[in-house]
Amino acid sequence: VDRVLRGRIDDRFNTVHLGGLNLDAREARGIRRVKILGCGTSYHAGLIGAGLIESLARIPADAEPASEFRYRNPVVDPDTLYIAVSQSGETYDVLAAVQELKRKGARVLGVVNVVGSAIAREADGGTYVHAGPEVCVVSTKCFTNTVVAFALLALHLGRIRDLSVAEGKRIIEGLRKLPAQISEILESEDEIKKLAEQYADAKSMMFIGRVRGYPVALEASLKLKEISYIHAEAYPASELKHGPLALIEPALPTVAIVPDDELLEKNRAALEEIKARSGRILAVAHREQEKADHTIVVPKNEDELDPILMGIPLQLLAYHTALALGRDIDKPRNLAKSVTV
Ligand code: F1P
Repeated sequence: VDRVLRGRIDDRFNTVHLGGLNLDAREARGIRRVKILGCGTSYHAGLIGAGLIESLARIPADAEPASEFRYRNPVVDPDTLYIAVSQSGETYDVLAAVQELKRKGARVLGVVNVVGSAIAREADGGTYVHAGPEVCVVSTKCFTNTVVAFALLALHLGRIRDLSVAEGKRIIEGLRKLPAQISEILESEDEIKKLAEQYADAKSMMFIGRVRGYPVALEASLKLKEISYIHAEAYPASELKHGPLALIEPALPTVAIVPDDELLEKNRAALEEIKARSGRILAVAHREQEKADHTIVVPKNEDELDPILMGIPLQLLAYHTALALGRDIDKPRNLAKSVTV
């Protein structure tokens, strides 16, 4: 982290293949757009990464499922930095997207967990996320580490551009707090287990979040689907009123991401809409939410880093829901460790 602050991300992550940003300061200043590609959990981490790059480096950024990108004959822009994200480094849709980009002359970085994997070998640079092996098929700690890697990359790009030293320090201090805060969340596992048991009877669940909270909602709903087989949908909180509110009733619980940030009141208004339709609400928030039936309280960090912490109790919620339903956590049905077709 210190090295990143001093603008030396390349040193820190220089290992087999990849080897850092591989751009000089002039090239890095010339990036007009960042496009992040990944599948499943890696796509969701990419969405959070895009938000971090926009907030901290003020570069327009977005993420797209690699499985869509590779089939739509994308326009490749020389001023766009492309980043492929993959835990296994072997997911074929991501690899095919990287190959398609390279055929069209783009530079592609990899943000990858498995050292020496196909995507790491194919990429022009990037970083390993050093999450260690994902013992279970479902990606969890790699999600967290990938988002942290994006925070570091965003800081680095920000330092090359307009980010002030004070802003950079604020984020670095936030990153330093993460390990203790994550331990604190893991200590509340018993409480989360009890909540999972209470909500495990649901046939379907709604997940909502706004802006930074929306990718957290997407990822939490994917975790629940992957290992508990409960149907789940994720919506941006403001989209509820454009149709899905019709679904809200006591039998469809909503998990709401409600951080203490500039959008708190907006998020609370969404909770009111749900309560007005007698929907059960489980909030993940920085303090008890009056409108929610239950709140999982997580420690507050810098606004930009909140998604890292808010995702973790929801990974535990999915895990304990799956256990309560007697699912095989380590071998979820129809899920391969890396999807290679
Ligand atoms: C992508 C992914 C995972 C998911 C499952 C299937 O893998 O969608 O997010 O949990 O393992 O593949 P990867 O490219 O990140 O290895």
